[in-house]
Amino acid sequence: MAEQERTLVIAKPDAMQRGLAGEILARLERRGLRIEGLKLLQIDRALAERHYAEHQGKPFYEGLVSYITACPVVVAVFAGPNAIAAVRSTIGATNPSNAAPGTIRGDFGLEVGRNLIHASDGPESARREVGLFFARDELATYDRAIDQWIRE
Ligand code: 3AN
Repeated sequence: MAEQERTLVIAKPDAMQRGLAGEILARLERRGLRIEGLKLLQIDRALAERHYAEHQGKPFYEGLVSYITACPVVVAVFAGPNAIAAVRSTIGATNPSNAAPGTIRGDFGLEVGRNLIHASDGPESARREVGLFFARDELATYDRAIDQWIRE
């Protein structure tokens, strides 16, 4: 079996306001990924600054922080083989205008500043972001009977 990975997903405020959080979780779950952590929370400025530290100083930074702190968001940890790449391909390109139809951003988004969903972009950011949003005891690893039909 391929190596298990964990990745962090956020249904951003536009997804929440548009009632798309369930759709986003459902698409990732249907792909075969397993939910190992899930919560609703309002991201405050301090947490947004830590989460988006790599973008500090960029022209879109302030807009990004006010966007992600605008209302409560659903934050999830998804796990599975190559989960990071699987989630990235399911959500589509950063700018929804370049995202392929069939991806979440390609089906529901139009602009980069309202791109509905965040997902970790590599193993290091996944580890950092999962740790930023979840305590160890808020995550669960478990077997599902269906996994034998999803993983060889
Ligand atoms: P992704 O979310 O696909 O990993 P990143 O990490 O390059 O993309 O950017 C993080 C977030 O910053 C994006 N989700 C998007 O909301 C915002 N962003 C990135 N580039 C721009 C841009 N040129 N203009 C406005 N917002 C941007």
